Amino acid sequence: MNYQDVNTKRGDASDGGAILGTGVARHDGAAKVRGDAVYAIEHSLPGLLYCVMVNSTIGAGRVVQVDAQKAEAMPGVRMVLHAGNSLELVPQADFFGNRPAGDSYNPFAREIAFNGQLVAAVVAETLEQARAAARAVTVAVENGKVVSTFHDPAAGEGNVIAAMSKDWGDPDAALADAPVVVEATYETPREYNVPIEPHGLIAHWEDDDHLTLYEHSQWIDGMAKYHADAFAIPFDNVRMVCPYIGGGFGSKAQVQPHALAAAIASKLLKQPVKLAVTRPQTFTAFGGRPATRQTLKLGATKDGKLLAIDHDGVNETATYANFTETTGIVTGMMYDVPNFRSRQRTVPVNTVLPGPFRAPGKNPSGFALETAMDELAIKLSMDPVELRLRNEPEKDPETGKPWSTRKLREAYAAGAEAFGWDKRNPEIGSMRDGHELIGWGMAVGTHPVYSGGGEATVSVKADGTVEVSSSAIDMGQGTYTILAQTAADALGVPVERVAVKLGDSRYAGAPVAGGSKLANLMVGAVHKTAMAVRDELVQLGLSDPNSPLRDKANNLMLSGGRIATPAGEGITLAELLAATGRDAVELTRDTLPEAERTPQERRQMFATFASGHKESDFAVSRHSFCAHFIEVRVDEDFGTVRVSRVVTAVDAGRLYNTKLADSQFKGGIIMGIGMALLEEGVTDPRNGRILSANLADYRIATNADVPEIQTISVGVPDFQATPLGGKAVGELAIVGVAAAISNAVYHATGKRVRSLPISIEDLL
Ligand code: MCN
Ligand code: MOS
Repeated sequence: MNYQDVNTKRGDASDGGAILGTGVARHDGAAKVRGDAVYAIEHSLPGLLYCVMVNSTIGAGRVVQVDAQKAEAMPGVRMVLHAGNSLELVPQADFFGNRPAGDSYNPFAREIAFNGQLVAAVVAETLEQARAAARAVTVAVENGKVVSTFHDPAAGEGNVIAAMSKDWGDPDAALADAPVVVEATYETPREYNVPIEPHGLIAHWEDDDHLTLYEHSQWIDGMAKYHADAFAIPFDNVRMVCPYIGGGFGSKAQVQPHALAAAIASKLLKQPVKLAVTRPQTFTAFGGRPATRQTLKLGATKDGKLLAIDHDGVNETATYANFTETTGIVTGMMYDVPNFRSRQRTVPVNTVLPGPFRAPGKNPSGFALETAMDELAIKLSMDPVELRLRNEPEKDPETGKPWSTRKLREAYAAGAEAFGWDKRNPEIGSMRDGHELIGWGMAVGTHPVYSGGGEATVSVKADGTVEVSSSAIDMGQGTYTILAQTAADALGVPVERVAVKLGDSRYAGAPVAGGSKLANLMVGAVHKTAMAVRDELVQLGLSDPNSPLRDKANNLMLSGGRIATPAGEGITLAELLAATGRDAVELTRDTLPEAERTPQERRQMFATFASGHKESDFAVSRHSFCAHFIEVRVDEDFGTVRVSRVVTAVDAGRLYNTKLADSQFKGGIIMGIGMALLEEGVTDPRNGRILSANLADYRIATNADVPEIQTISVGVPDFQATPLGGKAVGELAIVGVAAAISNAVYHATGKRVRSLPISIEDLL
């Protein structure tokens, strides 16, 4: 079979009308590039005030007193907020079920849990005034003992996370008897979420119980609900607006203390308040991926059949709430293994609560497992692809369910062929180009397909154009575009005539743009709604007394913006609406589990992660897969590593937009390069301060670090996974990249680096 590069199928009319699945260019692209796109804090409101945070400069302890006198006397200053004068809110559980203790909650710290915590905020008439006054606030503190990382012995053993404990067979006995055993410990550092649009918001109370938030959000319904409940006002009284978002990667799905601070300031001052998180503050206003340490034991036969896996993982968390980076999540479902155990702990240290960061759990889990598999291949003198093929499971080992689809064999074949893997000389250090040692490594990645519901409004307007609206969001991944494609196909109109409106809680409900599930869920909802609109148009054409098509046929077709009889006699949609005296044909439909619900109840459903759907409803195990083949060049004298070639074959089911999916895969791979070679959050052990709190010291991959990347799709439409056959895309391709790079570095140098990022020191 011949597979196609993902990004070769351009969107044009040559596809017999089917526009979903082609590479239509980004709907929002021109607006973003021209600067026409208005981001959250660029909204202008009359009477806007500016809020600047005052953060703790110690890593642990207690606030004794906030002295605001001097700041309050400065020009333009309207208020200095702190725990002593802030509003008390109703405590809300976060995404992970952490609920602040006590009857009330206030976003300003009394107890200091980490360096950079929100202690006070200054509100003034200009940004400059607020900044100057923030520097004049003095905070008297009592120092506590700082435990800055889980490497500090004082951090202790932490807490066992029961949900990550999985067992089958007898791994201890199997490991004791296994002819070949690999045991190693892998570490990943703290990684910070640094989307190009830093966090920030404008909070505006129109009156005492109506709050509007102009804030980037990966989950409008979830975040609006949090605000409503925290301020004890009805859900519908909170409006969130964010038509454009400059990336989020997991960091924009939850309400953070700074957002509550701005909302409190606006409520007290009865004016809109803007708060922009500075780039250094993005390292403490919310958490990124926590540091992890994982010990893996693999036992195998001499011909490479896995007998046992034992996986012990631990991650850093905060002292005041828990975040689990689920390091065992990939290990149990990747290979056919009869004896298995995974365990996990989280160790509280003085850090901001870590949070989701592209492929949480999956990514570090994949790094450890896929590096360990390479170590096993070396020990067995076996090709790493061959080792994986020998352990390819026919069904999900963890749940016993059959795969909806798992095209990993196809991914190995297509990736290896495009890369030229058969030309690899397995001998370490045997491939070179002058001073450069060349290494070829591979690894696999996976991501689950999560369930949920969506809702959309689809409207055919009097002029024959179509409008789709939903409170779903587009932070760059392509939601605008794929929803326009979906409606265009269902209604038979050119994609240019579909307008999509997103990012406003006034529109229909939507699930979180997280867990790589928004595309499948929203494409499903828009398809369902648009098909219902199509039925209504056909009904109108066939039976409305004023329809020019009445009595002309027993069925009508929609295509090219027209509605016509099978014989081809037809009119435009605009003409149909005009003749039948309609302004529009508009419907709203959802894909929640069937039940009678009020609009309020419906919205509540979208504020929960799975919106009433359950994984147990599925008889199949649903995952996306990918196989990475990567070349590195290591300078023999300097120890510098360059990634020089990447080929990734993906199985993400049906792709809705080849150009955008290609971009998603490349984005994940680029972040994987950063993870392998660059990204590392460094803290000062004396006070828990983040030393790398800027984009110069916290290095992410830039153009110069990124080679040509080829992505190949081997997926097939998977209608057991999702209604329109797609699987997870957004986070898939980051998983496994760091392992493939580390494996390639081993192939080049014979040095096994088990702790990321791989540095020059590791290789000299
Ligand atoms: N897509 C497709 N075919 C499919 C599924 C998806 O063509 N079968 C394409 C579409 O263009 C779709 C995109 O991939 O818009 C992502 O779809 P999906 O996998 O459903 O992911 P979400 O829409 O839920 O987006 C969130 C996901 C996550 S969880 C992170 S983290 C991440 C990611 O997307 N953050 C991103 N990709 C990102 N891309 C950008 N530019 N910015 C971020 O912050
Ligand atoms: Mo993505 S980390 O699930 O927002």
